[in-house]
Amino acid sequence: MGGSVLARLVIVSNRVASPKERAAKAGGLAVALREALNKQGGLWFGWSGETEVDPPAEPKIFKSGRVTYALQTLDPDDQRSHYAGYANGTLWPLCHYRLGLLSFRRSDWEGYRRVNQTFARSLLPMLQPDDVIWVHDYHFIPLATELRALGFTGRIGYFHHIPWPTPEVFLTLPSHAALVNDLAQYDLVGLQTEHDVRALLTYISSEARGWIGPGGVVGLRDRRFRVAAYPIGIDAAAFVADAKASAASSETKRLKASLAGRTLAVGVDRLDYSKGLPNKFAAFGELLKSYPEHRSTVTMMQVAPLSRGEVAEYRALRRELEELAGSINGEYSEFDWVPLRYLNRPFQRATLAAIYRSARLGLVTPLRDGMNLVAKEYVAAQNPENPGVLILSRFAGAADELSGALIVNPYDAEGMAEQFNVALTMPLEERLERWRANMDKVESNTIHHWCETYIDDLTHAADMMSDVLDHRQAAT
Ligand code: ADQ
Repeated sequence: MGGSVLARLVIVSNRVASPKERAAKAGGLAVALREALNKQGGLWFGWSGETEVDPPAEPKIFKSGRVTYALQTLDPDDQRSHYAGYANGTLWPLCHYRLGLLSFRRSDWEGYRRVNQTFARSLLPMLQPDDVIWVHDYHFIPLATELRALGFTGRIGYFHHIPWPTPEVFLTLPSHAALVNDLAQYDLVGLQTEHDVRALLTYISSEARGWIGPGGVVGLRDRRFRVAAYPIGIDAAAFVADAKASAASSETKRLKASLAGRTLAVGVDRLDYSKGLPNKFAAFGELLKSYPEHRSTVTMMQVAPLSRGEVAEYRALRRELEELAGSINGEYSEFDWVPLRYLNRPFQRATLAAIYRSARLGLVTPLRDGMNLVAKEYVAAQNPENPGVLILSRFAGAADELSGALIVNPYDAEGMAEQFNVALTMPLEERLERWRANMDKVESNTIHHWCETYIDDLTHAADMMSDVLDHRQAAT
């Protein structure tokens, strides 16, 4: 097959960022993928966002620059089983270690596979044998199986944006064996951290009876593929520029005026139960209770845009947070100070950068998170001469890299409050030292570096594997 770096790139993801979406609004990942597609020329394939009974078998196609967009419409029942059912009702809680929230229905599993089959049939006619296909996230684990069944033998890679659970947790999934067989149909399986890689490889060697070679090369029955960690990054330079520009913006002025000299602690998370929002609210309440000197001097702002409102657990979480925010504010507010500002709306990147830079504390305390890009964005947005302190959950993938953060356990409200207090009283010298350590990581491992490394490894996956296989053969 050969490994021309300029092979055409095909990206598959559930939501496709429209070419009209401006960089300020699209996430860093969408922008970086679009850049990679523009560089190599390519195809971005995914769901159109629409459902229709008896949908057309072919995707809607349009072009923008060197990129072709292909969007497939789905049958409404299939889409429900796929998205709200198996992807977000089964795999999301499973991969975030929330077995109490996991629902498994065979009809969802079948719908999930059917949608992957539909996507494969719709994509196949557009593929060329030399294409490099990069599939994103847990909505599409069986896509390679379906493409191989239709005869595609070229390079296919998969990146899993969320954590990979340890074998004990993964085994609770009735379809565990089938999913790992699906992964084996890829050439390169990318995960966020070494911890995730170990979890998957342990399952493969202990439960699936595969073998593990050097460099994460795996043999599972007749398949050979690689599993490796690719910690995702952000567009650090863009955040630095936005944050710098924000220093004089009218939004920053309004924010500062509203704080009236008080210290700001900020959290920015999708409204999702993996993000540990009730725990964070409880820890802030604990701070106000146990460290009364901070009352009236610190304001917490939690930005939490609504997400997946069609799933019952998310509606319940929203109610819980409204109650918690109400009770903290009811208990501690003064006539001129509201301790917790809670906003359910999205912001443009420049506004987020302004909020991050104005905040002395960045509160990133998920119960589990593949990486958590907010942690990196908060670091990038800081004023290098007077940086804030990142409070980071040990269960976020980002904790592996950001050694300058104050690492907390989100299940321990009192422990978190203690660390909030440490951050609020931390001298400038220590803040500078910690920030520098974090910023070095954020600047060296950017989203561009991540994209290039993954695409390069996928493009050359066959060569990397044949080295290991030769070595293995020579050894036996
Ligand atoms: P998410 O769970 O969405 O991503 P995260 O990594 O924090 O989590 O990314 C969220 C992104 O949304 C950030 O870029 C952030 O700026 C943006 N965002 C959040 N709130 C916003 C708001 N109010 N307005 C505008 N933008 C907002 C999944 C995985 C993560 C993994 C990423 C990338 O769950 O673990 O890090 O994919 O792989």
